[in-house]
Amino acid sequence: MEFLQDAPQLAHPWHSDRLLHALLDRALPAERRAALDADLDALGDYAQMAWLRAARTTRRKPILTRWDAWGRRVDRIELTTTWLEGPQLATRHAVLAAGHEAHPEARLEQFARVYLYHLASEFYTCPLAMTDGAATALKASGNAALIERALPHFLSRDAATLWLSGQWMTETTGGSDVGQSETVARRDADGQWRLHGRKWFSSAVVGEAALALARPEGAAPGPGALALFYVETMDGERRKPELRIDRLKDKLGTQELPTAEIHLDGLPAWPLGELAHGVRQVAPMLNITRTWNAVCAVASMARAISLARDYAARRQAFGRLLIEQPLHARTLADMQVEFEGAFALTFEVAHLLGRVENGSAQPHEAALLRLLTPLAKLWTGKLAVKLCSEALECFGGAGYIEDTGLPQLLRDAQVYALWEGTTNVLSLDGLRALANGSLAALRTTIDAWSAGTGDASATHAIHATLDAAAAYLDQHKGARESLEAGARGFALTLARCAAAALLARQATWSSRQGDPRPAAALRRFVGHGLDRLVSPGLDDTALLLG
Ligand code: MFK
Repeated sequence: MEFLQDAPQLAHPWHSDRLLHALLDRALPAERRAALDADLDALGDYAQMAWLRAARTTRRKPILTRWDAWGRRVDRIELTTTWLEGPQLATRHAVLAAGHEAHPEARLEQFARVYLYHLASEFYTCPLAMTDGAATALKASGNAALIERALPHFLSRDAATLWLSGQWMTETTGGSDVGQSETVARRDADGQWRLHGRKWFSSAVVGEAALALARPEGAAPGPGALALFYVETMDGERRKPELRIDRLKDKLGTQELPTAEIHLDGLPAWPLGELAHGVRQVAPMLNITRTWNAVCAVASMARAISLARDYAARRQAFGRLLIEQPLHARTLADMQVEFEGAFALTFEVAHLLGRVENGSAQPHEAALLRLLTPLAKLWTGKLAVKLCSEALECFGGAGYIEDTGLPQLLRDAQVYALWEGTTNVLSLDGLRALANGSLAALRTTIDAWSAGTGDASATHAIHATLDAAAAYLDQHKGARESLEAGARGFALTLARCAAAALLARQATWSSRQGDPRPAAALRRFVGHGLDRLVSPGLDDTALLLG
């Protein structure tokens, strides 16, 4: 009889997610936890529907039409069905608004929604992330007029009034080095600022607003002289003529997301604050979008592992199911524990963010958040690529075939390491974040997280690794080149120590509930090693590249 292999089935992303249930049960007051269920149920249902729909339909990309039949410039973008559903889904389930509610759990509850919605949304979460970041940067600016004008739209619970915001920073000259931006802000005789220039990676060009960096005319070169402006893109139903969409990018992944190259030909703009230090003013936005990046990266890991595990229970090879093959089972379990560590760190950042914003965090926790945000972003960005690649391999050749829907997971995951700063840029940001006593804050907090665990060997490994990291820092203090050369290893080491301590905290709680799995995750995660410190090796590096 002809053999046909069963396709993997996607388990309900909320109902089947043991980690998210345990986290929310532990962290949320009972009445908040219960109130969240309806949204998470609905977003999980949507995710399952979207997976099945994607398997039945041909993938589409957005299409840009620049001119109509009569020669009028229109710059119209046709979006995919899922993107057209985005405003309804995001507002009905308060994916943005929930994060700005006035209670300490707001961000945790928001990011639980983001985690479930992300892959189903076809990266509609990207403009949502930037809108969230723009709302946060506007609040931080204290600019009452702009807050009053834009915030009700950015945080709307009604699709009819929702506005999305972009983040226009990257230019052909700039990339990571934003200080080289060439966009100029000129002031009209009537006092209106207008932006002139070219932005090279505009991921939310379909939005109604954006925050953009530009250099006021006549200002000095370099990053400090850049200013941060708010712009609007639409004039009623029509795009403003001073904004031109030149081209949509042809990308490796995130292909449903219309990322554009644009020209600004005198687009009206309003400064958020002082006409300088725009990078400092946009930083609150960066830290928010970096948190989204981490949450979306762990969502990709969860999806990849869920499909690989399901398949392992269906696929027979060498006379038994894959899941019964010891090496395959070991591979899956190794993936699972790395994912559990990344999940723990990422959602701790989300929770901490809510508490810091709400004013209910302890004084040292703001410094801790500043450090953990880049660490979570850079670690999860890399890990998502690794785990998605490993998950594809769990399907053998099928994982390499487009219409299984699996290769897209890997292509999309590659973006997490690039978006919102590369791994190296984020590693250097980790060094920047050490300036305000955050390492001491991390040590204190790690002690608290890991206190109470019965796993003495894990506790010992965490503390020994933190000692090694502190010694490393001391050893290279004052030697900036050395510090930078070792920054990635240093950042990964801190990230793994924090994750291990968080796994210890979860293990202590779960053991009381009779669940031994988090304690096993802790043991194996620590067994994979925490120390990723590398010798800067400046001389050897020069030799090797010579
Ligand atoms: C679905 C997933 C969701 C994700 C959506 C993603 C959408 C994707 C679209 C994009 O990718 S947009 C492009 C993203 N681009 C970047 O993220 C830029 C990457 N480059 C950096 O992050 C550089 O490190 C940076 C531009 C910040 C360096 O600029 P500078 O001016 O050379 O840095 P400098 O002088 O160290 O910092 C200027 C100020 O900002 C300092 O404050 P002070 O003026 O008070 O001294 C810094 O402390 C502050 N700062 C920098 N980064 C900060 C920060 N403050 C807080 N948090 C940070 N992260």
